[in-house]
Amino acid sequence: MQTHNTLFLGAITALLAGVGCLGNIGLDGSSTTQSDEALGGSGGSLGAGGSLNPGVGGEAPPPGDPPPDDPPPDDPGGGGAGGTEAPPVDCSGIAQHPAYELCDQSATHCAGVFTNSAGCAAYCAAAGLQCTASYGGDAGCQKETTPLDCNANTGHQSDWCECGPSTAPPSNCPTDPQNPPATVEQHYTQATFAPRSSWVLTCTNYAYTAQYAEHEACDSLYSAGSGQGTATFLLNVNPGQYDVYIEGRHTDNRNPAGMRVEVNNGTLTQVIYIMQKDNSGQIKMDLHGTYCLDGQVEVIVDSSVSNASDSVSRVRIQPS
Ligand SMILES: [Ca+2]
Repeated sequence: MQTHNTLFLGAITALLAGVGCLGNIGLDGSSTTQSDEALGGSGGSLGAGGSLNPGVGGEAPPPGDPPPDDPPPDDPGGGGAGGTEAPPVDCSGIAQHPAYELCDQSATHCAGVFTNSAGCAAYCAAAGLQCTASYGGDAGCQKETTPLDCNANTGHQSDWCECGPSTAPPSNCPTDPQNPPATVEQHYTQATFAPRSSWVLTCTNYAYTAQYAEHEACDSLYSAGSGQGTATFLLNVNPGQYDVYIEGRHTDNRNPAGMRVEVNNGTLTQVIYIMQKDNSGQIKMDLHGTYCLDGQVEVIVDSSVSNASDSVSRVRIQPS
């Protein structure tokens, strides 16, 4: 399967991943450790990172069109001479995650080790990919020989994961012709927050966990403290195959370990850590995963696992 073309595209992907890493390091140097929300949309309290994101607060739009939240759908990658129709995979989301090691990559796959118990589905989702194989593994890019189930919750701190584009048949999920799959969404104002006092809900147009008193003025039900709490969304879907997205605001002050998000539907439980720590200041839709769903879907943004700040503005479940 390996061709010169594949290797060439892999090199391009590696180059892109390297560029992403460099950018991250440079900008981390100016991050603040005090503010949960350095760039609050309406609070007016600019943290040390404020000058990195002119225009995000809505005062002065950047020149030209703002960058899209999502990567462009078509990336020519190999300069147009590629022999494959699919664009090369981009492993940079894995490479940039502090708890994920990227150990091997090509135009069609990313592979490596997670070190935070996240599981391979979460590891691969960081690059917008799905787990294609899993083995025991350990930090330092150590791959063991024991095959594991991609979707099993092994509870291991580290496993080896191999990831690729979704090659699943369009859907082998049961559907109901009378009630076909359809998109459902829930806004954060419809979620249940526990404890309410850990969450800031009325200071801007999304919810976030916080620790410091600076948010009390604009949310009287928030009180400075642990920064630990959960937000639970309950949605109902017709049977089918769906992509589950969590929307939140990415800033440099977000949880460096990623936001823990659990999706429950019947016997299905999937836990993913979504990385919101970047200096974009943008509201972004992050893919949790692609699942067969039917009926009530519970989505839990679990910010109770650390006092770091996570954010959520919306949950969207759309047919895939
Ligand atoms: Ca938290």
